[in-house]
Amino acid sequence: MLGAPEPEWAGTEMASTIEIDAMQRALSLATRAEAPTHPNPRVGAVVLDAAGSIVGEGFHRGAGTPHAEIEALRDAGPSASGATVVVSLEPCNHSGRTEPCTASLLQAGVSRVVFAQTDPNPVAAGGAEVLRGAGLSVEGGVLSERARELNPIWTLAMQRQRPFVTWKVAATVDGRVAASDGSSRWITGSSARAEVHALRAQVDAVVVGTGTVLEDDPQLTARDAEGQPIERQPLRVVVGHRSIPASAKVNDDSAETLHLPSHEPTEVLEELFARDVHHTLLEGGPTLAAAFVSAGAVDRVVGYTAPALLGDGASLLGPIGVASISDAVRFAFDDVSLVDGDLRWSGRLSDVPLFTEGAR
Ligand code: AOF
Ligand code: ZN
Repeated sequence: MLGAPEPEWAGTEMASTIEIDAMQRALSLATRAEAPTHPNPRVGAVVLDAAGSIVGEGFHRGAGTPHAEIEALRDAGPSASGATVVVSLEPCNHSGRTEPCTASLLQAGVSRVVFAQTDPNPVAAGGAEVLRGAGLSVEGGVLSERARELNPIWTLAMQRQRPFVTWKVAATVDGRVAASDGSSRWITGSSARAEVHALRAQVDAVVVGTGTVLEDDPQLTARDAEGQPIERQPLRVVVGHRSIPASAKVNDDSAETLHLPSHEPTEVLEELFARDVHHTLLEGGPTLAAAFVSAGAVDRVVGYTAPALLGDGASLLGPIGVASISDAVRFAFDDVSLVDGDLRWSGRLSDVPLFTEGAR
């Protein structure tokens, strides 16, 4: 077995049935974080005494507040000494918005730590090794798949160190996004448009090119069924070198706007990630979409196809360097449905897992 990769669950001692049950509890506590924890993950923790009874529980309530382990240790009080902490994410090993959980676990005299997901955040990772090094019994990978499903967007963003990108397209059956006179309002029906507002409400940023702003003058806010802006607005991002008039609707005060004088998707995503953007909705025109697709920077595509034909006019995607059918960018549809009269479909362009709408 020399040289064999260490399995993710390798530790000092396999998790017991009681610990697995406690992990189920930790996972359900994590979902209690009703308020969005963004940009932090949803995490839950449980403290078990030597007899296997729960003596403390906690979950993370949002950036800047104590991590789940700390909440659970506080809840357990002196009972934490000699106890086992069961947590849905590997304890962090960094001083960020809060102190490292490794230090608090050691200070509390915990003797064993069981965690689910290995921390994909390079800044905070390494906690398991530190705890092992300090003599604790540590077991990882327990129900890790379920823990990842709690924070799929966060996990992907941390692994890639860039935001997850959902590309939204709305076009006719012949793939046109505008008629030959440039008119593009409205291709799809109002229900499809309402869904796009719901999509905007789920993401951290909406990205378009200067061309879209100059031609369509969109406001790019997330609005409810009554057309009123919702409370948490995504950052509006305009990319490209052309200047935008101060009177453009993206410059109104309904949400924050960032103009990035770049066409380079990698650069744009880097800039957004640095601003804690973990999920971006790409709503740009054919040129910007082509740049993102060519760069392999689209993870998921959500399409609305209207039962209409134009025969001419801009198509939804500009050239992506494909000359032959054998070079087509192919992907798998993962969903299709009717939204009033329009067709809604989605597919994954990168190797990402399936997850439910609204996942963080
Ligand atoms: C959480 N909650 O319960 C745990 C986290 O922003 P900071 O400084 O609080 O650190 C966030 C990182 O800490 C996060 O990306 C993750 O890697 C680690 N663990 N974070 O927000 C928690 N246990
Ligand atoms: Zn922590």
